[in-house]
Amino acid sequence: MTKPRLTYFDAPVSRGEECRLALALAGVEFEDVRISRDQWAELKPSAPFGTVPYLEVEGHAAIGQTNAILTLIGRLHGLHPSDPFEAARHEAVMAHVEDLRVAVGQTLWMTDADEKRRAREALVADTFPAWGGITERHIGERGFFAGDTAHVVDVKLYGIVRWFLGGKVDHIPADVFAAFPRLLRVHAAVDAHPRVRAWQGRA
Ligand SMILES: N[C@@H](CCC(=O)N[C@@H](CS)C(=O)NCC(=O)O)C(=O)O
Repeated sequence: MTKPRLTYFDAPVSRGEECRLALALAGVEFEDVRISRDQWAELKPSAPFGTVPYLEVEGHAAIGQTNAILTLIGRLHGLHPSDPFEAARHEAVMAHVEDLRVAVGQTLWMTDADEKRRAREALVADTFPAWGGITERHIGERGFFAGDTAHVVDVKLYGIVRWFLGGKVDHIPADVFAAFPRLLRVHAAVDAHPRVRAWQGRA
């Protein structure tokens, strides 16, 4: 059996890094295929949804859409609830994370600097507080999203917080999530997980 292959751009960010982290958290050895923009132009027509990341597992059709990849990894490796209703609760929060990513993503390619600033200031004033308040209501009182062990939803929440924490995105303050202690707690718990540390510290 060959190792699963995950294809994404050559950067430790966004949806691709979420899938890598989920595989690392699961302890799965995988082929980490990192492509350039030029390689992507060639691969795009054959990607399941014309997007990255996608996951290839021997004997199965390639799987696209990040949350589908994450829930599959979670189901196969004990990082997603077996109860269908609890699983749906986790999946809803994962979709909620994608909503924020898409909202911010719409500003990424704006070429007019003023338009970009205004759009991001509006997100900071309205979208982030509303998003964070809703997220906070769904996170439990201890440890990770749902108690003392990590699930793929934790990786999803970690990824979105990590995107903004260092103030890396212009016009979005580094403390944009400061009012959401449960969300920050989940981020810290994932960040401290030994398998996440090992993945991020690998040579
Ligand atoms: N809904 C998709 C969105 C995937 C997506 O937009 N991926 C970006 C990279 S984060 C991409 O493929 N960009 C290149 C392109 O669209 O050609 C998912 O969740 O996987």
